[in-house]
Amino acid sequence: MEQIVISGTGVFTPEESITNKELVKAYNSYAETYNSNNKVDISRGNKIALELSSEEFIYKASGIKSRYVMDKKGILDPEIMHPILDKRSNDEPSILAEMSVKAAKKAMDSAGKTSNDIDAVITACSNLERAYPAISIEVQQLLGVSGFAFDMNVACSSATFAIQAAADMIRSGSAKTILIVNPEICSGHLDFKDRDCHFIFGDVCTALILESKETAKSNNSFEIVSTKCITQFSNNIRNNFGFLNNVKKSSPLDRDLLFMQEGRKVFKEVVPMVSQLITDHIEKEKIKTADIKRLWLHQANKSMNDFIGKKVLGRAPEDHEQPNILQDYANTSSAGSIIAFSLYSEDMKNDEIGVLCSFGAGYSAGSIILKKTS
Ligand code: CO8
Repeated sequence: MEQIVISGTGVFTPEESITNKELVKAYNSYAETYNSNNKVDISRGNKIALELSSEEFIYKASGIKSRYVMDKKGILDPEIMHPILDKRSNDEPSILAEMSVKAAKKAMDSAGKTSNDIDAVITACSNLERAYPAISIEVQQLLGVSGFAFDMNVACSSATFAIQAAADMIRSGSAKTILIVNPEICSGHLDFKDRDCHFIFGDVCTALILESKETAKSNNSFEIVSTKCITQFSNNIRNNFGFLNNVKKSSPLDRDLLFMQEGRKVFKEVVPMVSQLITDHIEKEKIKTADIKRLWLHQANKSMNDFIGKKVLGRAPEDHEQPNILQDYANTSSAGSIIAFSLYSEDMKNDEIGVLCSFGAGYSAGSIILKKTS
């Protein structure tokens, strides 16, 4: 079978970031104002008072310290509590395409490729800013890439599912060199007025170049040894935003048009599902656990990753074996495991093996076994 490699990665990190302290201050100010404005209804039992958020809880429950965002001011204004992004004309690049191009250029540089070498673009992410035309086709045009482009969404597993799709497409001959971008403006679909989840997400864009091993000239390439993607329907992470909202007479302010989750249930159900997926996958490929040098896991929750790492390796992983980036980036949906891979892969030696693994809404989980080749 033809060998396919990931020959380049790129990460676009927004300039602005928000610490837990800043986020909690904004939330608590919003909650105190709400409680004061509704004190009569609250005292009569018609409304429930909002409880305050806490920095200590956020770090302890998630491992998150800070998150990068595309707009800090709107999120931290207790009167607004969401990012404010400029409205652009149809003749200007869309914001998702713009951040995709920035990450793509870094990935192309690291792979030693130009636009002329690429013949397909996949935009794989949790939320696309419009129904059509595809963001991918806009990215393709902005970069001057020939061939074809399309968008896909498998929530947090969008990037790993795109890796599987791209590797299969290169093997079958439909494209030679594929650019995958994962623009994630998670702050745009997060309810910053919801204490249970206001701290979870951040913004970023990652990019990957996939090609045949024969054409790769990068000095940091990883062969895609095997891919395994699984899905299992669950309502525990759900967002009802979509093109039927208008005809269903939804209000744009309806809570279910933003990210919702049963965090505890997700934790309990996804940890065993992902541990089993990775264990079965490496066993099927006849790879010994002792030969797994690195786990680049989805970045949602530190305890979740600790559990999965321990289950897969049969012992607590060392920090360098299972690098976390969520303390700085928070959950960036499909981009999280790709950031970890991009930042913590160059030191690996030829023939060393690692597993890149995503998990999230769907449920969906993708395991990609990678072997360093150059
Ligand atoms: N400050 C203080 N206290 C709080 C806060 C807060 N901010 N929030 C909750 N509490 C309180 C609760 O009220 C509760 O109090 P009590 O015990 O008195 O009832 C207590 O803290 C414990 O609450 P939880 O049980 O909710 O807390 P957990 O320990 O379960 O931690 C987490 C919450 C961090 C959310 C945890 O459950 C978790 O990480 N679960 C897994 C989540 C996950 O991985 N989800 C994946 C989603 S990402 C994905 O798939 C992509 C979706 C598409 C992208 C969307 C982009 C926006």
